[in-house]
Amino acid sequence: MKRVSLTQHLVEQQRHNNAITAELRLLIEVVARACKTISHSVGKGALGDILGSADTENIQGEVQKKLDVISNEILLEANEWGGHLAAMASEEMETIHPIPNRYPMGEYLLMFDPLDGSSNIDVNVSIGTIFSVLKAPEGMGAPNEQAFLQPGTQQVAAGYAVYGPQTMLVLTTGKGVNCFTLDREMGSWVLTQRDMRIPEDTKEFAINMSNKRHWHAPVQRYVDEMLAGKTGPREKDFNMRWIASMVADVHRILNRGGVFMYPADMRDPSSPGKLRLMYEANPMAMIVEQAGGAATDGHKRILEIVPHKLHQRVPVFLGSKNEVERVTAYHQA
Ligand code: AHM
Ligand code: MG
Repeated sequence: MKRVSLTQHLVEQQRHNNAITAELRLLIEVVARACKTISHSVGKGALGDILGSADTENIQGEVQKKLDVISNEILLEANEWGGHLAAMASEEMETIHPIPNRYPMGEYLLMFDPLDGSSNIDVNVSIGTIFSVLKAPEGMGAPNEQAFLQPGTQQVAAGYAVYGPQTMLVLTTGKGVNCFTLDREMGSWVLTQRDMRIPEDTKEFAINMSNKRHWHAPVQRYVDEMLAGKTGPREKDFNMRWIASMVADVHRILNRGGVFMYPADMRDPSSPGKLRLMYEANPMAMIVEQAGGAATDGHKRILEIVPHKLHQRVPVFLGSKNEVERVTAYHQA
């Protein structure tokens, strides 16, 4: 089989479909390079002094792991100097990170969750990096938080790297979803899956069941019906998987279908769930929709939500289309 590298794939996209600009191609390549560096650190584990807590808290009040901080630094440093970005924002930083004056300013905005699935770092379970790219608004001047507050439909690229038994990069620029595997010896990303498609139906769901007693009625009903199995209203048995790394759960769903849920619950009526809209839900929703799946907050497409703050949280239902439509319909009933 002829090997197609990430660079070749992006150059071809730029050349044939005019799907991406040269600047966006460069940006994606730099993000991919940073993910390679993070993958290298992840792979070292205890030998690289990257495990454990950093003794700091992020803006969400969560204790940061060393690897959260390291990954954030790697992404900032890699992307600062290329001239393709106006600013960055991250799960690990309270406010936006404008490109320093010593570098030229580009036209894109980059958002990321540098290390997703932090609870899995110290136990050698798959974790990842999620990213989303927007265009800076025309005539924006000095970048500010407002510039980032665009609905997910405006994303020009989204992707994630999953650091598992293999390191993979899943990418969309709005023309389908492709997957690249890191060739660790050569240090290059090789195209290994073209045009990934999520089956419309599934017999597998992913949710943190320990929160069941807190769920709202539509989620209770939906999951109860699946648990009832063959003799219940769904007339089939369902299997459950929960890795607790969104990247790994979404990666499974992209490969064999399934429905992933992180709903709001009754513990805190003011909180719309755990996951963040801008750098977790939006990029995953774009990838899932581009692969033929669906992604809602229980009521509407995640991609159509107009954000009002950078670290906004959102309920998430995504994956196989028919299941996401069903659980969304239960919210309207
Ligand atoms: P993180 O960005 O701090 O790692 O949190 C997000 C993660 C998701 O990857 C995952 O789906 C979820 O949190 C797991 O939550 P729980 O601990 O309830 O299982
Ligand atoms: Mg996360």
